[in-house]
Amino acid sequence: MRAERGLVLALDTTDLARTRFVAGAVRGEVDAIKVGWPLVLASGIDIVEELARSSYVLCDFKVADIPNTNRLIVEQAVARGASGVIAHGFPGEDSVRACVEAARTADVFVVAEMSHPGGEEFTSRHAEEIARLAVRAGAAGIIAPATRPERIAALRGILGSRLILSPGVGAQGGTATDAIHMGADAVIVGRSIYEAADPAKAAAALASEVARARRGR
Ligand code: OMP
Repeated sequence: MRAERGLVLALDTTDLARTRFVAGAVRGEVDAIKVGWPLVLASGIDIVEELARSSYVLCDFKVADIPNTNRLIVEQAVARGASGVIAHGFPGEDSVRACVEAARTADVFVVAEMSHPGGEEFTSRHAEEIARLAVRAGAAGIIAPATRPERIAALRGILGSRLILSPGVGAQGGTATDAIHMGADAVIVGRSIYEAADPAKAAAALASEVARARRGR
Protein backbone atom coordinates (compact mmCIF):
# COMPACT_ATOMS: atom_id res chain seq x y z
CA MET A 1 0.00 0.00 0.00
CA ARG A 2 1.18 3.50 -0.74
CA ALA A 3 0.12 5.78 2.09
CA GLU A 4 -0.04 8.89 -0.07
CA ARG A 5 -3.10 10.48 1.51
CA GLY A 6 -2.59 8.74 4.85
CA LEU A 7 -6.22 7.73 5.02
CA VAL A 8 -7.90 4.31 4.84
CA LEU A 9 -11.70 4.06 4.78
CA ALA A 10 -13.13 1.30 7.00
CA LEU A 11 -16.25 0.50 5.00
CA ASP A 12 -18.25 -1.31 7.69
CA THR A 13 -21.56 -0.64 5.96
CA THR A 14 -24.22 -3.32 5.67
CA ASP A 15 -26.49 -1.61 3.16
CA LEU A 16 -25.30 -2.20 -0.41
CA ALA A 17 -26.59 1.08 -1.81
CA ARG A 18 -24.89 3.06 0.96
CA THR A 19 -21.71 1.00 0.48
CA ARG A 20 -21.55 1.86 -3.22
CA PHE A 21 -22.38 5.50 -2.61
CA VAL A 22 -19.73 5.97 0.09
CA ALA A 23 -17.04 4.05 -1.83
CA GLY A 24 -17.65 6.16 -4.94
CA ALA A 25 -17.81 9.43 -3.04
CA VAL A 26 -14.51 9.06 -1.16
CA ARG A 27 -12.42 7.19 -3.76
CA GLY A 28 -10.14 10.13 -4.54
CA GLU A 29 -9.53 10.95 -0.88
CA VAL A 30 -8.36 7.57 0.45
CA ASP A 31 -5.41 5.23 -0.18
CA ALA A 32 -7.45 2.10 0.45
CA ILE A 33 -10.86 0.76 1.32
CA LYS A 34 -10.87 -1.69 4.21
CA VAL A 35 -13.53 -4.38 3.85
CA GLY A 36 -14.37 -6.54 6.85
CA TRP A 37 -16.90 -9.07 8.07
CA PRO A 38 -19.88 -6.69 8.41
CA LEU A 39 -19.78 -5.77 4.71
CA VAL A 40 -18.85 -9.21 3.37
CA LEU A 41 -21.50 -10.99 5.44
CA ALA A 42 -24.13 -8.46 4.36
CA SER A 43 -23.25 -8.16 0.67
CA GLY A 44 -21.28 -11.28 -0.21
CA ILE A 45 -17.65 -11.70 -1.22
CA ASP A 46 -18.37 -10.26 -4.70
CA ILE A 47 -18.19 -6.82 -3.12
CA VAL A 48 -14.40 -7.27 -2.82
CA GLU A 49 -14.09 -7.82 -6.60
CA GLU A 50 -16.41 -4.90 -7.28
CA LEU A 51 -14.48 -2.43 -5.11
CA ALA A 52 -11.11 -3.79 -6.26
CA ARG A 53 -11.84 -2.64 -9.82
CA SER A 54 -11.17 0.94 -8.76
CA SER A 55 -9.56 0.86 -5.30
CA TYR A 56 -6.90 -0.85 -3.24
CA VAL A 57 -8.99 -3.23 -1.12
CA LEU A 58 -7.65 -4.22 2.29
CA CYS A 59 -9.48 -7.32 3.47
CA ASP A 60 -9.84 -7.12 7.24
CA PHE A 61 -10.53 -10.77 7.98
CA LYS A 62 -8.36 -10.68 11.14
CA VAL A 63 -6.87 -13.98 10.01
CA ALA A 64 -5.94 -15.93 13.16
CA ASP A 65 -5.61 -19.65 12.58
CA ILE A 66 -3.07 -22.42 11.99
CA PRO A 67 -0.74 -21.80 9.04
CA ASN A 68 -2.61 -24.02 6.58
CA THR A 69 -5.98 -22.41 7.25
CA ASN A 70 -4.42 -18.94 7.14
CA ARG A 71 -2.92 -19.79 3.76
CA LEU A 72 -6.28 -20.92 2.39
CA ILE A 73 -8.04 -17.78 3.62
CA VAL A 74 -5.43 -15.39 2.24
CA GLU A 75 -5.30 -17.19 -1.13
CA GLN A 76 -9.07 -16.75 -1.48
CA ALA A 77 -8.98 -13.09 -0.46
CA VAL A 78 -6.22 -12.31 -2.96
CA ALA A 79 -7.99 -14.32 -5.70
CA ARG A 80 -11.05 -12.11 -5.13
CA GLY A 81 -9.00 -8.95 -5.65
CA ALA A 82 -7.64 -8.03 -2.22
CA SER A 83 -4.43 -6.02 -2.41
CA GLY A 84 -3.89 -6.40 1.32
CA VAL A 85 -5.06 -8.56 4.21
CA ILE A 86 -5.14 -8.00 7.98
CA ALA A 87 -4.01 -10.88 10.20
CA HIS A 88 -3.57 -11.33 13.92
CA GLY A 89 -0.09 -11.90 15.31
CA PHE A 90 -0.96 -13.88 18.44
CA PRO A 91 -1.25 -17.29 16.66
CA GLY A 92 2.52 -17.05 16.17
CA GLU A 93 5.18 -16.44 13.58
CA ASP A 94 4.47 -19.55 11.49
CA SER A 95 0.85 -18.45 11.07
CA VAL A 96 1.82 -14.92 10.02
CA ARG A 97 4.51 -16.25 7.70
CA ALA A 98 1.88 -18.46 6.01
CA CYS A 99 -0.19 -15.32 5.34
CA VAL A 100 2.78 -13.44 3.90
CA GLU A 101 3.74 -16.35 1.62
CA ALA A 102 0.17 -16.88 0.44
CA ALA A 103 -0.29 -13.15 -0.19
CA ARG A 104 2.66 -13.14 -2.65
CA THR A 105 2.72 -9.53 -3.90
CA ALA A 106 -0.22 -8.43 -1.74
CA ASP A 107 0.40 -6.82 1.66
CA VAL A 108 -0.15 -8.38 5.06
CA PHE A 109 -0.77 -6.11 8.04
CA VAL A 110 -0.53 -7.59 11.51
CA VAL A 111 -2.63 -6.34 14.43
CA ALA A 112 -0.08 -5.40 17.09
CA GLU A 113 -2.27 -3.55 19.59
CA MET A 114 -6.02 -3.01 19.49
CA SER A 115 -7.65 0.39 19.87
CA HIS A 116 -10.62 -0.39 22.13
CA PRO A 117 -10.38 -0.35 25.96
CA GLY A 118 -10.13 -4.16 26.06
CA GLY A 119 -7.02 -3.86 23.90
CA GLU A 120 -5.14 -2.94 27.05
CA GLU A 121 -5.96 -6.25 28.75
CA PHE A 122 -3.74 -8.37 26.50
CA THR A 123 -2.56 -6.68 23.31
CA SER A 124 -0.80 -3.71 24.95
CA ARG A 125 1.44 -6.05 26.89
CA HIS A 126 2.52 -8.01 23.81
CA ALA A 127 2.47 -5.35 21.10
CA GLU A 128 6.24 -4.92 20.86
CA GLU A 129 6.74 -8.69 20.51
CA ILE A 130 4.06 -8.88 17.84
CA ALA A 131 5.54 -5.93 15.96
CA ARG A 132 8.96 -7.66 15.94
CA LEU A 133 7.28 -10.87 14.77
CA ALA A 134 5.57 -8.96 11.94
CA VAL A 135 8.91 -7.56 10.78
CA ARG A 136 10.59 -10.98 10.92
CA ALA A 137 7.74 -12.58 8.98
CA GLY A 138 7.97 -9.99 6.21
CA ALA A 139 4.67 -8.19 6.83
CA ALA A 140 4.03 -4.85 5.14
CA GLY A 141 3.22 -3.27 8.48
CA ILE A 142 1.12 -3.32 11.62
CA ILE A 143 -2.10 -1.96 13.07
CA ALA A 144 -1.61 0.23 16.16
CA PRO A 145 -4.10 2.34 18.15
CA ALA A 146 -4.84 6.02 17.55
CA THR A 147 -6.62 5.90 20.91
CA ARG A 148 -3.24 5.45 22.65
CA PRO A 149 -0.97 7.46 20.34
CA GLU A 150 2.05 7.09 22.65
CA ARG A 151 1.92 3.38 21.81
CA ILE A 152 2.36 4.21 18.11
CA ALA A 153 5.58 6.03 19.02
CA ALA A 154 6.78 3.03 21.02
CA LEU A 155 6.19 0.69 18.05
CA ARG A 156 7.52 3.03 15.33
CA GLY A 157 11.16 2.24 16.15
CA ILE A 158 10.58 -1.49 15.68
CA LEU A 159 8.90 -1.08 12.30
CA GLY A 160 11.61 0.83 10.44
CA SER A 161 10.18 1.80 7.06
CA ARG A 162 7.23 -0.62 7.28
CA LEU A 163 3.80 0.92 7.60
CA ILE A 164 1.74 1.68 10.70
CA LEU A 165 -2.00 1.93 10.05
CA SER A 166 -3.87 3.41 12.96
CA PRO A 167 -7.60 2.95 13.73
CA GLY A 168 -9.53 4.61 16.53
CA VAL A 169 -9.91 8.11 15.07
CA GLY A 170 -13.21 9.92 15.61
CA ALA A 171 -15.86 7.55 16.98
CA GLN A 172 -13.35 5.85 19.31
CA GLY A 173 -11.92 9.15 20.54
CA GLY A 174 -8.49 9.36 18.89
CA THR A 175 -7.36 12.06 16.48
CA ALA A 176 -5.61 11.82 13.13
CA THR A 177 -3.23 14.61 14.19
CA ASP A 178 -1.97 12.74 17.27
CA ALA A 179 -1.63 9.43 15.41
CA ILE A 180 0.38 10.99 12.57
CA HIS A 181 2.54 13.05 14.96
CA MET A 182 3.38 9.85 16.83
CA GLY A 183 4.50 8.06 13.69
CA ALA A 184 1.48 6.51 11.96
CA ASP A 185 1.65 6.39 8.15
CA ALA A 186 -2.12 6.37 7.76
CA VAL A 187 -5.26 6.43 9.88
CA ILE A 188 -8.11 3.98 9.43
CA VAL A 189 -11.48 5.72 9.77
CA GLY A 190 -14.95 4.21 9.57
CA ARG A 191 -18.00 5.79 11.18
CA SER A 192 -16.74 9.39 10.98
CA ILE A 193 -16.78 9.00 7.20
CA TYR A 194 -19.47 6.47 6.27
CA GLU A 195 -22.05 7.86 8.73
CA ALA A 196 -21.35 11.49 7.78
CA ALA A 197 -24.03 13.48 5.96
CA ASP A 198 -21.38 14.20 3.32
CA PRO A 199 -18.81 11.36 3.32
CA ALA A 200 -16.66 12.98 0.62
CA LYS A 201 -16.40 16.17 2.68
CA ALA A 202 -15.59 14.22 5.85
CA ALA A 203 -12.88 12.22 4.08
CA ALA A 204 -11.40 15.37 2.49
CA ALA A 205 -11.27 17.07 5.90
CA LEU A 206 -9.45 14.06 7.40
CA ALA A 207 -7.01 13.90 4.49
CA SER A 208 -6.26 17.62 4.99
CA GLU A 209 -5.74 17.02 8.71
CA VAL A 210 -3.27 14.23 7.92
CA ALA A 211 -1.40 16.47 5.47
CA ARG A 212 -1.17 19.26 8.08
CA ALA A 213 0.00 16.82 10.75
CA ARG A 214 2.70 15.46 8.43
CA ARG A 215 4.01 18.99 7.80
CA GLY A 216 4.17 19.59 11.55
CA ARG A 217 6.01 16.35 12.35
P1 OMP B 1 -14.46 3.35 13.37
O1 OMP B 1 -14.27 3.19 14.84
O2 OMP B 1 -15.87 3.35 12.94
O3 OMP B 1 -13.67 4.51 12.82
O4 OMP B 1 -13.84 2.03 12.68
C1 OMP B 1 -12.57 1.56 12.96
C2 OMP B 1 -12.24 0.38 12.06
O5 OMP B 1 -10.93 -0.10 12.38
C3 OMP B 1 -13.19 -0.81 12.25
O6 OMP B 1 -13.31 -1.45 10.99
C4 OMP B 1 -12.44 -1.71 13.20
O7 OMP B 1 -12.77 -3.08 13.00
C5 OMP B 1 -10.98 -1.46 12.81
N1 OMP B 1 -10.00 -1.65 13.89
C6 OMP B 1 -10.16 -1.00 15.10
O8 OMP B 1 -11.05 -0.17 15.29
N2 OMP B 1 -9.29 -1.26 16.11
C7 OMP B 1 -8.25 -2.13 16.00
O9 OMP B 1 -7.50 -2.31 16.96
C8 OMP B 1 -8.07 -2.79 14.78
C9 OMP B 1 -8.90 -2.49 13.71
C10 OMP B 1 -8.52 -3.03 12.39
O10 OMP B 1 -7.81 -4.05 12.38
O11 OMP B 1 -8.78 -2.44 11.36
